[in-house]
Amino acid sequence: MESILDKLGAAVEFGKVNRNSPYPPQMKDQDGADELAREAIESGVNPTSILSEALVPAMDRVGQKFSENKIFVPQMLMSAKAMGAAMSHLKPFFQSGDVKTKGTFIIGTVKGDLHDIGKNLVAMMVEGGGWSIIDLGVDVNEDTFSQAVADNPGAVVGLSALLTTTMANMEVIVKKIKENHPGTRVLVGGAPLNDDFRAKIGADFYSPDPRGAVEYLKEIAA
Ligand code: B1M
Repeated sequence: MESILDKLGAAVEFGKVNRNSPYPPQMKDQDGADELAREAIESGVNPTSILSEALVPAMDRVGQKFSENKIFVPQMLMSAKAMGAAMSHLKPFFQSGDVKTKGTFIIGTVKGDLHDIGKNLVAMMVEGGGWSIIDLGVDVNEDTFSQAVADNPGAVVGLSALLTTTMANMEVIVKKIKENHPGTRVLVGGAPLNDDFRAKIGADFYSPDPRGAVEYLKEIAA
């Protein structure tokens, strides 16, 4: 029998946001990511498993199909919407935890890049780790990041990039922050990055996932 996580993964993969959503037509009158994520939580499935066993693999399948020209941007967008609907049920679990006393974490997706799902997950989990979050959103340029650090002295900055083409903008942002606010720690992440790139652009830490970001921040707050 299809498990709740299988059904949730399929809802995200095919972009079924909720039961009332008319898209995709072949899933008419079926529960969507909204109802299925709520049901999974209510039936006691661990939020981390929901994320790692259903939602993230579903987005990977979406990316794979996009690479193979089997789906196009509108379908990817519907999957992102379905993912967002599911994540809204997980948010309270990741955000609860310590009081927000460890410091301020400024996060954004770099200039030219509109992908925000990974960035939002990192923000949620870091908040759950006891940090105050300033989320600058997507397509954020070097001046906005630099101004946010000026307004929040001592804050740690997190930069996310999902496109190989926007990785270059990440470098510009790191340089500007380091020039204007020496000593500011900058953490970078996103699917096309690696630690060599981190070193090349002069950022302080690379994490492939939100957990690594939380651990790094825990270390520097200690
Ligand atoms: Co886009 N897209 N997209 N897309 N999209 C990718 C990234 C792509 C790999 C798909 C593919 O070709 N297989 C490809 C990039 C190729 C490349 O650069 N090498 C791509 C492309 C090409 C594009 C467009 C150019 C398509 C077009 O218009 N022709 C366009 C660009 C728009 C722009 O940004 N200017 C575009 C648009 C879109 C949508 C808007 C439709 C939508 C985004 C909606 C949204 O974010 N609100 C979208 C989506 C959904 C994807 C895929 C399918 C899924 C991304 C995602 O959310 N993954 C993606 C393929 C894929 O990733 N498999 C793809 C789930 C998320 C949890 O993972 O974001 O990787 P991720 O985050 C991870 C880690 O990377 C890490 O933690 C997260 C959790 O593990 N992480 C950090 C991320 N940030 C971090 C920061 C940290 C630490 C860790 O510290 C600060």
